[in-house]
Amino acid sequence: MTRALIVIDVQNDFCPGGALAVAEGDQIVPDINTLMTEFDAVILTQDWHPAGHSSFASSHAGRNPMELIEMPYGPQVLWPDHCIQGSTGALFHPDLTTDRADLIIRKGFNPAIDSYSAFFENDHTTPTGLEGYLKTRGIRDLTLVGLATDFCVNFSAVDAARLGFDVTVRQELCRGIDLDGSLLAAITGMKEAGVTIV
Ligand code: VGL
Ligand code: ZN
Repeated sequence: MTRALIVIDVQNDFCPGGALAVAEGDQIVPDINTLMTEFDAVILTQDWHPAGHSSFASSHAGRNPMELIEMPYGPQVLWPDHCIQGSTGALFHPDLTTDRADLIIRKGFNPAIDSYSAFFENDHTTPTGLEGYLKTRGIRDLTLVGLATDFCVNFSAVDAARLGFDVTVRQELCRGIDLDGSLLAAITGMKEAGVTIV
């Protein structure tokens, strides 16, 4: 059986000092590098927004980061500008092993729709292509690690489980943002979707 490790958004902007820093986001890097050696396939995701992306508070007059707004596709948290295409903040953490990756999938490049999940944009219908990539390679078993537990890891894990993959999230190799209880809600939601949390 082919097992894949999916490393979600271990990028400078999600690490201490970055534009949307997740506490201790950098601390998971060494153990993720070690874990890569145990998998047949390694896939990295990279949050990759054009300047002026609709998920940025700066794109909405009078709005502040971390506020919730209603978008045509549903509720959307407004973020500080982050992971802008080609910026240093969008680069992977310098210590993350990237040579081992079979595939790097970029997401959030559509100016009008955010994309937390590695599988679908936040409209929950526009695919990124990752499902087809995994299924055509015969990969059914996924382990997810990375940033942030309650947003991109959560959405990716739930979508993967709904698509029929066998999904494990290694919680000690993730770190969360935890906005208004979002971390606990994410753990509960992932378990309900059939994700194994270890
Ligand atoms: C993420 C917020 C905005 C994440 C990405 O990687 O969890 N969160 N963009
Ligand atoms: Zn983003």
